[in-house]
Amino acid sequence: MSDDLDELRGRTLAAIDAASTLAEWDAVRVGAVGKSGSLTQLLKELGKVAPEQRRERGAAVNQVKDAVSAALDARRSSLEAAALDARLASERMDVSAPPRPTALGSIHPISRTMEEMAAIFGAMGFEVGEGLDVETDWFNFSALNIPSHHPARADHDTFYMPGTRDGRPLLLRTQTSDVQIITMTSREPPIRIISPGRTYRADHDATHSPMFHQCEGLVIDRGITLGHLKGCLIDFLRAFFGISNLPVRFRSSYFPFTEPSMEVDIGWNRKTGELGAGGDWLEILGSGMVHPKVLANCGIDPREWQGFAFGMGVERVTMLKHGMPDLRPFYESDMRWLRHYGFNPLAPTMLHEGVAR
Ligand code: 2NL
Repeated sequence: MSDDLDELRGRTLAAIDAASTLAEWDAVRVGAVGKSGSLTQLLKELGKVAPEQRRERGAAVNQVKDAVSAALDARRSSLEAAALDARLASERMDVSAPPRPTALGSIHPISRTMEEMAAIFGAMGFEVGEGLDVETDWFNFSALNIPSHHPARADHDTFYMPGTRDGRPLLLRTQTSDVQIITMTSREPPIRIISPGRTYRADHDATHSPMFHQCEGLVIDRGITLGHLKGCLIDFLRAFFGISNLPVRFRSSYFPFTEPSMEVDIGWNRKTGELGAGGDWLEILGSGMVHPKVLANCGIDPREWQGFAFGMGVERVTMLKHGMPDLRPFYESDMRWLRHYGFNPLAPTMLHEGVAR
């Protein structure tokens, strides 16, 4: 190989090696094998070479061109790989980094109350159950010993739905008792369950919403008495309202699904709205010993198993706990109201500390 060709080869390969960016690489490429690059030029000039040397010279120039092309390809691959690595490194995101507190977004008071109920009853050994918003009238009424003529069944209270299931009319559940009925019919006692969830009644004014929330509870075991009911509900109310000596009163009442039945009142001051003192009483819960007919309807022998049940309105206890004067903002998604009454999802609460021990 002639000296000039040898020199060009060494210089071009060194320049390819030295190219540290794709732009520099391209400049070297154009200078060597571009339209007027040094190697292209040599190939064009082959015609001027003496015929007896042309063949040898052509082979030598092409050999250098092949070596340069191979080096260019290799260098481009490594520069592209390095560029991708740099981009991946610069766009890297630590998905395990702790979240930053944000001014937007809060836990809705209804959700927080239901979480607190799950935490308090959970610490007492209850589990949380879920049913269906659309139920048959058996799960909502018949199994609960609510006869066909009962006013709770009247059309103006219940939203009936088109169609049937298991040959029975469909409706939007008016209480969350379907959860306990499903549990009792599908599982052996003992049972300890609460059922926070959505309920529906055809009623809409300043103090009623057609969609609202309830939490019911059910305990089934051997030898369950009114004493268990009272102890459980007093403990719950004191933990929920955060008042360790909250006065609690049990007052005789009537429900078709419990016998005896009791409404539960807590002490408050009617004038100031303050809970826990003041000598006035405020109704907060309905409760009772599960009616033997309800147990039998669900395939549970009432001579062997006894139980108590209760139910409360989630909106009502939330309003009382936080001094909210109006029901309607719960469903309006007004950011000002949500900022005021919503809960910081990252702030520590009784939910993290453990309750009712
Ligand atoms: C109230 C009263 C109550 C129940 C709900 C119940 C459920 C089954 C069996 C027996 Cl499966 N009882 N639930 C019992 C007593 C009262 O709710 O004022 N709710 C807002």
